[in-house]
Amino acid sequence: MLFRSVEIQVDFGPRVPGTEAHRRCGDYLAGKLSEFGAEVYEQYADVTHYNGQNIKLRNIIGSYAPDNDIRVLLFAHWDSRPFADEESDPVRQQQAISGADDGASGVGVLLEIARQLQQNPLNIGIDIIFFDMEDWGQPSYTDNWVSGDWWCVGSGYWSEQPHVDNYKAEFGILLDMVGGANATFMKEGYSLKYAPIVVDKIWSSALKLNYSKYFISQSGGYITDDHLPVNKHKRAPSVNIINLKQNTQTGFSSYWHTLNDDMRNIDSRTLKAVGQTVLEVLYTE
Ligand code: AHN
Ligand code: ZN
Repeated sequence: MLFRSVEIQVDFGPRVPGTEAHRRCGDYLAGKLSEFGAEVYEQYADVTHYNGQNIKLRNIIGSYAPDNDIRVLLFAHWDSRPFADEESDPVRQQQAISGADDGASGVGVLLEIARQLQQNPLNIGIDIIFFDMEDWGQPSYTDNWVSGDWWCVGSGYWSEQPHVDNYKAEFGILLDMVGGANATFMKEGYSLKYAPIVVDKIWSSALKLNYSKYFISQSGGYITDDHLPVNKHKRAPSVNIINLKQNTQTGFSSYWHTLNDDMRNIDSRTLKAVGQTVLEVLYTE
């Protein structure tokens, strides 16, 4: 089920903003949130990219109990990277990635959580946000760097202009690259800086469920990701659950930002561990 939820997104093709695959997958995701009983909002905005290209941004939001003042925010990015810049071959570097882990995994887990929320409603409000354009940062082979915030564009936009005025949540959880076999979720730097109590909550829930093989009790590096604007704008103290590696050049898994980020590297056991851990946090809240 979880595996399939990731695969369906990948089957649309790379969800690169501006493409037909992106549009169709966006419609699918908004439709699913609505089918699972969420109130759906969509946020569109025109943004100009570092290369001067104009792109339409689409954030997709599903809310449960929208009138409840006590809220938890769950988020992931749904776009996929337009280039496989961690490939060594310059031709392959120009191709868009499938983003099975980098993008689709987090969204897949959150869709399953949405389905659970419909079946077993909570007495707090939940917002699930699929942010667009997290992954269009300048490629690593760039030689003329354009200054600006090119990563996390969708979450940056929403953090400044949330779908609801003065939006605040008690806490937030970001899922990024949560589908790899033998994933290791180390306690990410900004998460510890902005939301140490939430880190404890998540890692102790994982321990309780016997998932300490995935949720490692060790701190990792600081990762610029969608939780950063959310934290900086004080929308919710937010934690990034992200697969971090100590034995690779990039600090991420070996297939990160390569053409190998496809379904072969997705393990349903990892997806399940993450989904159950997040649900444990929510249902004990
Ligand atoms: C940087 O490497 C600066 N950020 C990684 C955030 C990211 C990219 N997550 C998925 N793709
Ligand atoms: Zn990425």
